[in-house]
Amino acid sequence: MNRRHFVAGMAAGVAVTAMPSFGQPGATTKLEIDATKTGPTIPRDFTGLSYESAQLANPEFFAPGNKELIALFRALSPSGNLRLGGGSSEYTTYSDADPVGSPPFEVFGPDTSKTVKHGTVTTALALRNLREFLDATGWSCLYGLNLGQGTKENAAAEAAAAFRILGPRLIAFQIANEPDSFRNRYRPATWGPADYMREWNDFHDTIVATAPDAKFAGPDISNKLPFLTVFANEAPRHKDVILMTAHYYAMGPAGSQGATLDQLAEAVPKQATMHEAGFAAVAQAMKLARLPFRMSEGNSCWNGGQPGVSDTLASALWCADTMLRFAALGWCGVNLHGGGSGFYTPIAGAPSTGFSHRPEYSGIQFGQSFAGANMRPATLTGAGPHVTAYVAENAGRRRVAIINKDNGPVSVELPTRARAKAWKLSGPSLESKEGTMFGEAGVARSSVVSVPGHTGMIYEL
Ligand code: BDP
Repeated sequence: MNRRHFVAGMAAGVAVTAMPSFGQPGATTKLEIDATKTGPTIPRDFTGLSYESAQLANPEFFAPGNKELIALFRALSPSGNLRLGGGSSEYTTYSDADPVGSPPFEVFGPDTSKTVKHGTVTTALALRNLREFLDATGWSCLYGLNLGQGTKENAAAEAAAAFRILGPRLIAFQIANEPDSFRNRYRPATWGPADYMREWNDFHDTIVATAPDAKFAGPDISNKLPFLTVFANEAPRHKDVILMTAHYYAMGPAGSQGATLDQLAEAVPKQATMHEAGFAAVAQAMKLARLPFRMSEGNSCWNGGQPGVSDTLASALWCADTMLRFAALGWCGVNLHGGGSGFYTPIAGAPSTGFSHRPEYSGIQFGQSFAGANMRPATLTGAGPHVTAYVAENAGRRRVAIINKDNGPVSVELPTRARAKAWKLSGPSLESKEGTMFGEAGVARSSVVSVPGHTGMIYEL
């Protein structure tokens, strides 16, 4: 049986379809590139991280003095995007006055966002420090405002200050985090997309009255697509809406039976918050609104991450593959959610104890190495569903990424010989929490390459 798997840049979009686990014994796995077509170009700010808004309650976190974190951001991307939002953004208020006393906590991550519900205050000092942090990293910012439990007046005061202080570092405001999850939480059970749009417009108009040049992104939904469609329909009425966004979690909730290492190896795990129909709805929304689309928050497993899965080499391979899969769909960026010391955070730690990077950090580096490149439609024949390939060109250099999430090695015939210089994403074992690396690796010059199990490779042709 010689099944064909569509890979990066195909009009069909998604890299692989659900298939039995292994390639056919004896079958040659072959990569073919369609030189007559080009795919999407991966923007320079494709790579992003996402943090809880509550983190701003400690103005010394996103601050020029947090040198270790600045270095970790810079080592990920010279021009990434920091999104602030998450569940805690519906508990924040803004004050122009500088804070008095010490902050309520040093760090705040997704591991605490569901349990620690005390309201926090974002101050102008936090915004000034954030600006210096962004300047030092070279990153831009997507800034979340509180629709769930805040007032439009407070959102407008915050937006005016953030607009003034963050200056060119600010890309856009997002009004609400996961408004499609407001029902039975901050709003009655009957609250729907039209109600959301009405409230969004009300906040938008109030914000624009104080920050007339502000730009907006949205709807930053969890998974209910009618909220994306209503936003895509509304967006063309506003010149200041520049981006559409939604979240993507591969699995969840943490602790449930489906949140496993095996599932994370699937192209789109059963529990994923978006499947084929969702990807199609995103493409439709992009067309309708004529706007780019970004995964503004997401990670391997919601509810803070699955121990032994979200913090292992498996999460790095998942992340590398997901970044390139979404780039091939024409999405303009991804923001991996994290902060604190939760299981899925790419960077863990605190200023007082120091920071470390988790395996997923190396997965992001793998994806980031394609930033600025133009994807090329290519087809991988004869491989199992846990092997994906993506092709992209940058400044005349053609590169092939092969991500092998299977246990055993896979031999792939390339259209031309690979150069001796390659890059490798690997670790001691799939479950390893330490030792995952992304870096240069010498390979033999050959048109048949062998990618070991649980490894991602980038070849230059
Ligand atoms: C999302 C929230 C984020 C959480 C995350 C999680 O926006 O704040 O941290 O879920 O459950 O829905 O990990």
